[in-house]
Amino acid sequence: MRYLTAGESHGKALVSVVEGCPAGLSLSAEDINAILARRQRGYGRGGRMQIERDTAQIISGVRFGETLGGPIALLIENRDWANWSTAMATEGAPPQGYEPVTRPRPGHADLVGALKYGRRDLRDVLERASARETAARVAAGAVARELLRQIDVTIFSHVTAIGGVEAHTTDVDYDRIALTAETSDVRCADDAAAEAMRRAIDDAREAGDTVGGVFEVVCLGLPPGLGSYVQADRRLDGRLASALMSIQAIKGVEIGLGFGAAARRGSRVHDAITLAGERYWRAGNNAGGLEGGVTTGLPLVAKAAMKPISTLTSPLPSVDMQSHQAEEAAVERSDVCAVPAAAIVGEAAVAWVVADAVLEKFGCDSLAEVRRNLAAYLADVAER
Ligand code: EPS
Repeated sequence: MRYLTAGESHGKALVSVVEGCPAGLSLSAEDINAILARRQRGYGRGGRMQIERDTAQIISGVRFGETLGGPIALLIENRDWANWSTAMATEGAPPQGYEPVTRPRPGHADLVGALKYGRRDLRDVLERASARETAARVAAGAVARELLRQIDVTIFSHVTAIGGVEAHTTDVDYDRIALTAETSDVRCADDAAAEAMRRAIDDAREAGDTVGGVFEVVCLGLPPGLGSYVQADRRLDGRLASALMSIQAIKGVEIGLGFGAAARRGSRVHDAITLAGERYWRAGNNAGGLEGGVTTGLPLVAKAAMKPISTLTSPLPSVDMQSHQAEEAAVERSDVCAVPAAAIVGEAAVAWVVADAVLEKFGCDSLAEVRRNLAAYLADVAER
């Protein structure tokens, strides 16, 4: 499977084209919209989320609620377009009195984008670099997620840190974490930490600053054997890291123990192999559900670290690209913290990579084919 997105933050709409989705999957706009709504939530979001009601229209690839095997085009209209239709027009010239953006924000793509693409108005860069694009990624990911759901694979996420405040959930089971995180406005399953996270967000807002954090994505119900060790680009850990790292503002990815494994001895890292009834199981899951870039059948656990958003209402020093004078960076409407939303984007990234690996192993033309091959494979695994 592959997908492309198009669209500017304040343009008319965002578009996703999903290709390679098997036929026979039940898919409705409602399924996608429920996930899009989760991305819009979160304590610390800015004014834009009050304007938008992200909903996807299915333009192609689906008939009577079932996928056909052809490209699925999804369209999400930007409500804010109504306020930007002249400043973001695809034809004509900038409207009277239009002020270009000329003071790049450290941390955003503003400066590098202007240099790379030879633009004088930083709006030409920031509109596409904006994390608004993640709505289109989440829409594409929702298709992958539906595919997984229909073979009993589920995905959830929760926030484990915001602004240096860490959640403690090691003794809590996954069902409880998923449930509590879903009703928390910071997507955190530790109530005491959630309260401190809200305070950290409030403090940052008051100081004209922003905060980042860490989220974890967990995928349950996977068979062993997805991905491969035989070639670098087929390793599922590398593919997951790439998908998560390419989300706006993500600066680090861990699988399982991740960096924590580096300081421990091997005997305290590797998960002893046991038998659970007739099947192979593990004494722990430090590996995060992957060995040799291949799923073990245990929960797939990936974490991602998000840097603080780069638009600061107390701006950092910058240089005006028109006057070449030292100036403060420009201020765009933005969020103080978008870690809870990023977790939903992380779910979409993981769903995509995992669904792609499922299709690689079990066939990709129809859901019935996937189910048939999966069942035969699981029967074979049970014999070993
Ligand atoms: C976002 C929409 C954007 C920002 C945010 C994410 O809307 P606007 O720029 O109109 O306020 O809220 O984008 C950024 C933080 C960024 O740096 O680009 C969204 O839909 O998630």
